[in-house]
Amino acid sequence: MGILDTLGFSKLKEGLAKTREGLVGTVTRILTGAPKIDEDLLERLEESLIGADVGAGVAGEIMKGLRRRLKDTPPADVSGVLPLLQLEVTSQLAGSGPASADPFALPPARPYVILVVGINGVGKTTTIGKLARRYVAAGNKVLIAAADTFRAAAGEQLEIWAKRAGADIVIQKQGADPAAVAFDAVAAATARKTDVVIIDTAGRLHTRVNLMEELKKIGRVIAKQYPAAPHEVLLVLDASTGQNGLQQAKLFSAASGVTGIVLTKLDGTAKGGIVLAIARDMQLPVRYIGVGEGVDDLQPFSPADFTEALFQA
Ligand SMILES: Nc1nc2c(ncn2[C@@H]2O[C@H](COP(=O)(O)OP(=O)(O)OP(=O)(O)O)[C@@H](O)[C@H]2O)c(=O)[nH]1
Ligand SMILES: [Mg+2]
Repeated sequence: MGILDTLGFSKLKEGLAKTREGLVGTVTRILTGAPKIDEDLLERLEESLIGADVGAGVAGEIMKGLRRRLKDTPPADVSGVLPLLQLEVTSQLAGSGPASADPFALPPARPYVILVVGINGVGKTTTIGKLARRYVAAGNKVLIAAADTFRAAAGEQLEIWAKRAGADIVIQKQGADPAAVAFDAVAAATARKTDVVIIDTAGRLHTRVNLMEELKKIGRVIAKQYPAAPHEVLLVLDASTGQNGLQQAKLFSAASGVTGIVLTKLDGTAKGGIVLAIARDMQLPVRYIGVGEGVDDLQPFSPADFTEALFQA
C-alpha cells in the first residue's frame, strides 16, 4: 500500500520516533491498562489525540470513525482497538500525497511551474534543493528562480543547492523585484524547453502584509505570461510549530492559492500529529515531508506509510 522503499521507511520510522511516543505510546498505555472498551476509555483516547497536536476537531472526527468501526467490526478485546485506530487515521489522510502517482514524476504541463511559499526558516530553500535533485535524477531539466531577493545570503544558498542538484538558476541582485525574477525564469524556461521551474520566495519582508502582497504579485505576473501557472503552490510548514502551522496555512492560502503542503522537520518533533490537522482542517493535501537535513530526506507523503511508521512499535 505504501510507496516508500525499505530505507525510506526506516528513515521515516526513525524521524517519527518522538511523535510515535507522544501519540501512539500514550494510546497504547491507555489501552494496556483498560479492562474493557467503554465510554471512559474512548474519552481518554480522544484526550490523548488532542494532546498530540491532532487538534480537537480532527480528534473528534477520528473518534467518530473509530466508534463506527468498533460497532461494525467489534474486536474481541481492548488490544483490537489500536489496529482500528490506525485504519481510521489512514482514512482521514486520504487525498494527501504527491500530485502524480509516481511520486517524483511531473504532471504533463511544460514548463511545470512550482511556487514555494512559507514563513522564514521553515525549510523552503532546502526543500527546493531536495526537490530539484529528485526531478533532475528523474531526467528532467530543472530551473530554480531565486525570487527571495530580500535576505542577503538567500541567493548564494540557493546557488549551492542548484549546483548540487544539477539545476539551472535565475538570479538577480539583492533587492531586485521578486516578481520580475519569477517572470524572467518562466520566460527562460519556456525558451529553453525546461521541464520544471521552482520559485523560491522570501519568508520575511518588512511586514507580513508586504509579504502577502508580494506573493500575490508574483502569482499575477506569472499568470499574465502563462495563464495556467503556477501549477502548484507549495506551502512549507515546520512541523515542530504544531498548531501554529494552521494559522500560517490560512494566511498563505488567502494570499497565494496554496495547492499543497510540505511539512518539514518531522524528525525530532513530537508534534507530527499536525499532519492530520493540516490535511483535514485545511483540506490541503500533504505532498512531501522532510525527515532530515540531507538531500534524500524529503519523502513523498503516503498516508499508509505514515500511519504504519507511526503505529509500528
Ligand atoms: N531536521 C530538519 N531540518 C530541516 C528540514 N528541512 C529544512 N531543515 C533545516 O532548516 C533550516 C532552515 O532551512 P531553509 O531552507 O534555509 O529555510 P527557508 O524557509 O528557506 O528560510 P528563509 O529563506 O529564511 O525564509 C536549515 O538549517 C535546514 O537544514 C527537515 O526536514 N529536517
Ligand atoms: Mg530560503
